[in-house]
Amino acid sequence: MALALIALGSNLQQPQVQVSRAIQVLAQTPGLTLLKTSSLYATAPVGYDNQPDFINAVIQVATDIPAPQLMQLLLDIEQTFGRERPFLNAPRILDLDLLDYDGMQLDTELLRLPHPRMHERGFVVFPLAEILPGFVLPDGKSVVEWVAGYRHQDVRKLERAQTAPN
Ligand code: PH2
Ligand code: MG
Ligand code: MG
Repeated sequence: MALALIALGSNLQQPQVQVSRAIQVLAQTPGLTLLKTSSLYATAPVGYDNQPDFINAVIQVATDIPAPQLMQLLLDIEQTFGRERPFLNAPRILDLDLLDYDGMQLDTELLRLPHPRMHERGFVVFPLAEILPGFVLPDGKSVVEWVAGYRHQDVRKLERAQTAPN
């Protein structure tokens, strides 16, 4: 069994509902066992600014699916949610990124592990710190150290009452 970290993001068509449903779909997928689920976070867009705020979350799963097949499975789930890719960093119904897979290092066209930009992104680092505060990022710093440097970023944790699907 491997331990994998998956980041979820949405900023179209009721993003809270999309992310909550995606977590349910992943929890019900054969070969995946959901171990930890962060709160949902409302986050300002990073990279391409002229788009709605996002809902982001991070989960940890145990899996016997190899990393490339797991990435393909995530892309397939994005498709079933209606994901379109008109341009880089475009608004999306659902984005599922594989952040880490048992610490594996991989550099292929489909997948780079660990995710090369994860520690630069408050929308990943905050939810990750909530579920795995001791996790060490690709640059060798713990996720909690990064959170301390990201207090200025616009990342708001939603209360559980706000995060129920529908
Ligand atoms: N994803 C991106 C680029 N920018 N910004 C926020 N707040 N949340 C995201 O999930 C996100 C982003 C590329 O996938
Ligand atoms: Mg992404
Ligand atoms: Mg992606």
